[in-house]
Amino acid sequence: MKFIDEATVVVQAGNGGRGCVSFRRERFIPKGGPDGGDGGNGGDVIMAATAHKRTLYDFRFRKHFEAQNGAAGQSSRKTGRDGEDLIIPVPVGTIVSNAETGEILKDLTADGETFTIAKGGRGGQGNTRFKTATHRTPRFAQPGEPGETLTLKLDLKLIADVGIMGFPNAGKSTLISAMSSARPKVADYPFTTLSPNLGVVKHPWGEPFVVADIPGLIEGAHTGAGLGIRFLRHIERTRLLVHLIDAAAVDPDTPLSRHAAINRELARYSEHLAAKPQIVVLNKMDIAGADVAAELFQMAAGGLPFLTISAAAGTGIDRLIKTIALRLNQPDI
Ligand SMILES: Nc1nc2c(ncn2[C@@H]2O[C@H](COP(=O)(O)OP(=O)(O)OP(=O)(O)O)[C@@H](O)[C@H]2O)c(=O)[nH]1
Ligand SMILES: [Mg+2]
Repeated sequence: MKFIDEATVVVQAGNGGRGCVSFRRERFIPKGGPDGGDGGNGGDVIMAATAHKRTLYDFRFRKHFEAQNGAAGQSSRKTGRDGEDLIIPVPVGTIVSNAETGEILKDLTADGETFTIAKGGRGGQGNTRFKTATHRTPRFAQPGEPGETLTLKLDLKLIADVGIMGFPNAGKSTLISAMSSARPKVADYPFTTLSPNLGVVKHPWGEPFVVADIPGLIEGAHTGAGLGIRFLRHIERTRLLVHLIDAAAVDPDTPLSRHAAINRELARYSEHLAAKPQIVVLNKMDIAGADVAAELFQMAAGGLPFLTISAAAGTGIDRLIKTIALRLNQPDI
């Protein structure tokens, strides 16, 4: 299924049912009073965040959502049936805004969270309600109120604690596989990952945390190179970034160049993202020569802390998870 993170939809709440105009007709009661019932209320349109959905894919095919109208009132003071609410399931992390004004109406961040986005119209009052001492035979009733109609923009921004980012082929997907039960595709060519993956990391140092693996970044990503910066929005809400570097690709002459290039792309996309705390990790330490590359990196880095791992062999993963867990426990992030 394609990863879709934007959609525009129209939602229409149900109209209220008409109030009824009716008079009692019974034998031996020649002038029965008014007995028209009220119309039922229109159904609401409700958005519900669910962990079962990962993308806004469904909205490519269905863009119009209508809740049920309320039924008209009836004689004998019978109130019309209320229209049924319409519940629209969306993935956790969906930001709902008014497509016309751009105003953010709701950010659905938790599984099971719901929000009434369009209110159904109230049912009209039947003529029974308009009877007064001086006006005993009201021949009118209220129409139902119309339900709200809105054009909505849906924007998905995944919710994860930690984002893994780096060049294509750095081993990001291998790492998320090593840390969690997520099993994204891993392959020896750039741009294997075409959409973000989420994984839950359970560990003995505290609460589980959620990691996101996004498609690789390259130099010039901010101008649209590679897959561009399109997916960076999915690590905007993380608290911590893992900056993954392929040790085998470290240039001995300029060991920090690739690390700096990624940070430049981040900063061009958003200062906010560039300011997030990073844990720098050198991967593929099992490859011959990686230890030399790590030493050069260390000398050039001048005190910048980093960890070394082999995501493929599983070495250093526990230490990385522990470092992340302890960092997430700190109050400053
Ligand atoms: N030797 C070795 N190879 C690794 C290690 N981690 C990943 N690889 C290999 O590196 C290649 C790329 O790994 P991926 O996990 O797909 O890399 P990625 O960063 O997700 O790549 P994109 O999705 O294209 O951005 C694969 O062939 C992996 O098997 C490692 O620790 N050691
Ligand atoms: Mg990948």
